[in-house]
Amino acid sequence: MPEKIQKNYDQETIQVLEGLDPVRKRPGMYIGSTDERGLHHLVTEIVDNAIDEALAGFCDTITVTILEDGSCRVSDNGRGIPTGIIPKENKSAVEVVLTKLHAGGKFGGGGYKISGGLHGVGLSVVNALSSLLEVEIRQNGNLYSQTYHKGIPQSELKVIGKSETTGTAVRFFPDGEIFETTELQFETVRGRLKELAYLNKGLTISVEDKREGREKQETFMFEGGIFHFADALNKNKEVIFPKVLYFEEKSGENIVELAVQFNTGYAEQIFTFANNINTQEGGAHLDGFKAALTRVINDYGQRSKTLKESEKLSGEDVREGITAVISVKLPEPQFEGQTKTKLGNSEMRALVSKVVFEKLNEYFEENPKIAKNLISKSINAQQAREAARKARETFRKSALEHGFGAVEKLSDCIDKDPKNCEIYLVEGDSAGGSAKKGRDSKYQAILPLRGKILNVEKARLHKILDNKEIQAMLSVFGCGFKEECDLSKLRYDRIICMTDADVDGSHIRILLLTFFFRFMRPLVEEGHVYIALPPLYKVSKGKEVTYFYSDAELKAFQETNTGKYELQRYKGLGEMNHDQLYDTTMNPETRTLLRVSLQDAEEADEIFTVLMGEQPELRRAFIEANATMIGELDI
Ligand code: TTJ
Repeated sequence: MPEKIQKNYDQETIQVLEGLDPVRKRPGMYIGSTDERGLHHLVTEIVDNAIDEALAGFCDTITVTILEDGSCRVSDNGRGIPTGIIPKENKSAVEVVLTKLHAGGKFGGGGYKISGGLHGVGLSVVNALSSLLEVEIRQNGNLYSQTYHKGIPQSELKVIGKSETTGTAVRFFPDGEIFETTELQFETVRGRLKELAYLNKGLTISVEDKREGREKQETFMFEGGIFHFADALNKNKEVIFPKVLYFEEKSGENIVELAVQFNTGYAEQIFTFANNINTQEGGAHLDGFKAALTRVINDYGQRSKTLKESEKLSGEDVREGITAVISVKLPEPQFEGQTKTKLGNSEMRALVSKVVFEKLNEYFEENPKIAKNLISKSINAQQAREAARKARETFRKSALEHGFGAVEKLSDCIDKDPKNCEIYLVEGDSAGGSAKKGRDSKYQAILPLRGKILNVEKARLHKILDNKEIQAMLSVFGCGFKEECDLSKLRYDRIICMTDADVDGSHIRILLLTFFFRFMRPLVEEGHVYIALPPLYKVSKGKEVTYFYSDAELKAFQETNTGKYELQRYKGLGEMNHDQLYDTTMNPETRTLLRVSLQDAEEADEIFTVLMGEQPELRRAFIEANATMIGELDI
């Protein structure tokens, strides 16, 4: 029992300090960054440990609580981290995993360890980066407890009570000396936990926010696991199969789970996971899936004579409108690629491929009508692809012949040197009119955009190229698109999205970002895309006018203010006259611009296409919450 061991804690302390010092010196090396992303990695790391216990079959409930004081507590009903003494170390096993770098997993009896990428950094890293961490273990009829400060144990592991049950609970305070912010976002934590509940069928995961004024509680449990994931992704979509296809296969220690559905849309959404880690770069499991899908559909097409002998469908053709979730679990995953999110285990290719081939063949044989429907959908996709190629060709030719002069709505600037020029994309004709009047025509060009921008995620290429707003932007920017995007031809150094400061404005902005991200990614990568920040309020005190750009700014003003004033809330850009619009949102001396960085675009895109596309209420909530989060501040 640990309490019997006599230890000199001063000595211990020194050792531990040495051990975890590099983590506090270079936190980024261990958790990627010390921003909000890095902060949330701490939660993920702790939760992953509880998930490992669930995967081993010893735990069925995990609870995550953000407490009133901003700390985070994660608990499970597993066996509890071992409390026995490790003779060599003369310390409890818990203390070893919490203080030794890379000591994690040492005590795991097999199972599916999470490793690679930014996960699996080890508990000691979380401990080192927490100003306070408390661990409680219920085991052997006892309740054990130990506390750490910045990774340094404040005492040995002690029995502090009795317990009939077993489990582990860890509570930690992210260290304000390390992190830019220590405020956990409920939505971020919730999102990851919901995903984990989908990926581990039958596992109950609860999440609760106890912070004052934002109390929330949710519990996730999906009996059918990723079946429900794929189903949710197709919510509000017209689907091809009456029900999501779900297959599971075990082979030795490997588990493959697949959930597949098709909708009548054009996007391809395939999510792949290995040991619960989102393998964004794909890998062996994804390759196996794609190869088998193409083969099984072509084979069936030939056999049933739905396809002519000369007809062959490509992978892209057969995947149009697909929604699939592929989840594999394996004892020793290898993560490769730039972000370590590509599964390297080549045996998974054959295994996934076999499951897809066998099960889909069986399904097609039993449901010939559905199979034929799918094939004719793929033939349509093939034809549309051909049409898009032609549309693109035509567009290129006409752009060469007419140039950007063909865009009537454009009010171009006088200066023609791109590095001096900027273009405002303005929502609506009335705001466009004010912007034209108010601008500095020497270097500011205005392009008013009418109505909703086409969602490029939901339309085929030839449709996209048919859209007037998109044509206008392509012509005016001059840099070409997709593979041919060439920034040396860009006519404006700064492309500025100026939309209303409301939900619709944010929506239009995300649609624009999605378009840039999909069609002109270098534009985003090189930081040419900006978001204009119009004011939300105007306060007039006699002749003196002040603008406020957020509720917080207004509140701060109201708290110091005493005299009489008139308050106007702007609902849209159109409410400002041209002088006001210039002063508040376009004059480089006084305006605030947000520069969009790739990470943001990626995030916006991912959330937009993946989670938001099919769930309008979530989309709305996200846009409202993130309206200003989509860029980094840049004046
Ligand atoms: C390892 O193998 C022997 C029995 O205990 C296993 C173990 O480590 N189980 C374990 C760890 N269950 N739960 C955890 C855990 C739970 C939480 C909430 C947080 C952490 C860091 C670990």
